Amino acid sequence: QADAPLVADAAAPAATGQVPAAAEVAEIRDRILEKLKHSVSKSVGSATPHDWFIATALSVRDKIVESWLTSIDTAKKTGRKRVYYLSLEFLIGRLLIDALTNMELIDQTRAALAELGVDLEALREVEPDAALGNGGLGRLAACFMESMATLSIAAYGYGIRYDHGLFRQRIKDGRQLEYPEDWLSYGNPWEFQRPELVYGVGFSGHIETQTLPDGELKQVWMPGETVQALAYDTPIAGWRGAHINTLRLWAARAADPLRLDKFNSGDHVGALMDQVRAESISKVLYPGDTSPAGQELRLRQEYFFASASLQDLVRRHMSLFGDIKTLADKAAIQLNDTHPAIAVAELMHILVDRYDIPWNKSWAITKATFSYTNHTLLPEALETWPVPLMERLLPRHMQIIYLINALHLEKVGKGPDASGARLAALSLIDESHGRRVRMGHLAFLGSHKVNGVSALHSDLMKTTVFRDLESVEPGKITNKTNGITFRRWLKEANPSLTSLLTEVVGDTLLDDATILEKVAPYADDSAFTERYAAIRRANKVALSALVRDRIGVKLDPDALFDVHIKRIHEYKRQILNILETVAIFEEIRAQSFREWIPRVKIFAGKAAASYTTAKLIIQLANDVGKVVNSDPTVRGLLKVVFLPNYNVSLAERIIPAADLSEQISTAGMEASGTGNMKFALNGALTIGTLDGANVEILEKVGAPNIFIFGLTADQVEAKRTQGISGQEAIARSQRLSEALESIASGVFSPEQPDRYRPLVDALTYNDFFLVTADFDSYYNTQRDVFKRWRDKKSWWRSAVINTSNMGWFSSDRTITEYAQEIWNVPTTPPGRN
Ligand code: B1H
Repeated sequence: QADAPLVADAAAPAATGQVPAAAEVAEIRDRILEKLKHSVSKSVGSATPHDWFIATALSVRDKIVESWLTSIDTAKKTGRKRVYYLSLEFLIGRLLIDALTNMELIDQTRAALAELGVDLEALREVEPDAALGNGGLGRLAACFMESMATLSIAAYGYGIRYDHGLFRQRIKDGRQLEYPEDWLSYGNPWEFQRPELVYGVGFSGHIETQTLPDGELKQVWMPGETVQALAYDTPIAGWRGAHINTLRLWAARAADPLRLDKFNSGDHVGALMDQVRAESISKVLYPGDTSPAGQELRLRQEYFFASASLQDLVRRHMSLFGDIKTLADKAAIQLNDTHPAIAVAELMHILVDRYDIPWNKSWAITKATFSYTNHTLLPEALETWPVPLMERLLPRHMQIIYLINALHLEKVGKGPDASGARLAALSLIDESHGRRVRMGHLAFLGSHKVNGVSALHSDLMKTTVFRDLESVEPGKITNKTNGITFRRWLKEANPSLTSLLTEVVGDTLLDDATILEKVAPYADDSAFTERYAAIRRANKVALSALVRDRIGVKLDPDALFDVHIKRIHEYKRQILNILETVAIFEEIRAQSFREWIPRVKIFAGKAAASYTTAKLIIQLANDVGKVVNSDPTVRGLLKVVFLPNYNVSLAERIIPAADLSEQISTAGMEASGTGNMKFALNGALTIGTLDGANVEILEKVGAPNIFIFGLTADQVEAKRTQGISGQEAIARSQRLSEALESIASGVFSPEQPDRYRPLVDALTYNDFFLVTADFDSYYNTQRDVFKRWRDKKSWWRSAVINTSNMGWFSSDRTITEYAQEIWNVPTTPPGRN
């Protein structure tokens, strides 16, 4: 293998295939021109880049639609079981390059546009990100949609069509400012409105008890308010375009667009009140990442989309199969976290109240249909709803939940160990701080399988939040380690590396990622590693240009790019990274004569608007950058940049240019992480704790090829029971105490010296995330990184070994496991349809 032919020129353009045939290019060019004229209504001379983007998108969309209709037809004809992925978040990013890649039209389209004097890369940049998600959970849903299509699973994604996705972040004077995001303002060429698909979703009102002819009592919910759900469909193309699925997003509308009586009587604003109230449901994405603030609007969003989605899938099932009792044979509904968990009660409502199916039978169907993925064990993110709110907004569902709970507690109450404490822990109602409905418990009970998202996380589920429920239904919790789609995170983000890899493993790399193993022997082939390194360098040059454009800081592409990009959260410990930065800064200043390794610290990420500490951490990163980057003694040996408005598109630019990937959460707190997989695939080495999927990355790449440090999850737990003061660790480490002291005394905030006092005080007295406990270990491991970086041969060897062992982290593998072990649906690997 190691002597396979390799193209010699490392600087060759990012070719992704063969030279496209002239006739096909001409045909694509003509179709784009046709769209520009008839759909965008612009001439070639007056078209803006955005016009070209729309015309190009519409032309590839036509191709997608042809396969889409076939996919829908085939699923109908074969009576296949369908998968329904219910998620309040789909963090899609841009679709143009994705659609062209998966339809295998990218080279032809690039050439066609070039003939028209248009640069495809420029069009790529004008498309707004569809940012209908906060972070990893939403991005996972998007990767899963792509993999389900790739594997020809007949699947629907259901979610909300938010008018405004995740806020746009600006940094002003080092501080985060939030601005509304407006992805729909220029129209969305990918979606189809379905005016014929409208469902009424009820809220509030009261329940009437009716007596049936046989004397049975029946509960009838009379909602006090009805909101309409309108469907918008986006086709999701799988790899090689063999199968296309639907992402169906719901928009909220008032049943009455206008109260004409009020309008005519002169109350123009009042006439629109109902509309404003109804439409607020799909106005904005809930901006919290892991700290839900228990608001009524959020519950309305959850029920709105759960109800519309269930009505839609039940309608489809009835029109295809005509018997509601076969639902579980023909539909698998996956709950993406607890956000759609109210669907459990909604399906019971539909089965019992609409179809008059007896309770026990209904419950059996419900359990067989649903499964639930848990994404976090953080207590503040485990959703609970106040009982009074549920009673007011969803009175019938509250009744159903009480009944589910009564039967459940009756069953477990018969067990020998049925203490009051155990029943309290098992109950759907948490009585400890006001009465609240535990949505995690509801999702758990209403599902036949429950899964965590990494091996460690799934194990912790069994010993922590779901310990008692697991003991009632042992074996229900399974693991499905997350994955990422290689089409986007390898081919689209890093086309040059993809070309190099396919030279070695062949062009079925994106059909079967495990063949990446064949790259391993090349880790010792210097001709190969030199090209691999040259590709990284080119990506770093490109990122440096972006950084210069966006924030005016000049980077040295030969420096070590040390990257920490993700939501800003205390458990993700950006502050640990900043402390090491400050410590090294002080050392360079004190011993500038030493041979330092030039390094760039790159940060990016958003903080929830209400999360004060996270916002202060952003400000600290920016303040440290300002001081470090302008210090003459440092001479550019250290640069610190914070790139504003982190999103999917920016990740696609940063990850292929990273040398070091920071995955340094407090062990036991990051459920999986998926950024960690994207970096390792693109050949960055990881510095990380034994947390989430890092544990499995270590297993795959081997200890010499990853930098692991810090307390383990067990040690974290033990340490916390001893107390979480940082004083001892700080006293033990001069470096740490000096770094903290310089931050606390205002070295980085001379205009407000006590700005970071609260952060430093928290670390000193109340260090729940164990930053101080892990500092020395992290610092020393960073020095191991430096040592490695000096030995370039060894560095690139490890990088290639990382890439070659990441095949298992393809979301195709993850989805295949869901299909076989949870959904019971067949999969067809791509390329074989
Ligand atoms: C993850 C969330 C999340 N876990 C609440 N939980 C939200 C919780 O708006 N909210 O209220 C939004 C998101 N997100 C992430 O899921 C985990 O932290 C990652 O470790 C994991 O990789 C990802 C996908 O499983």
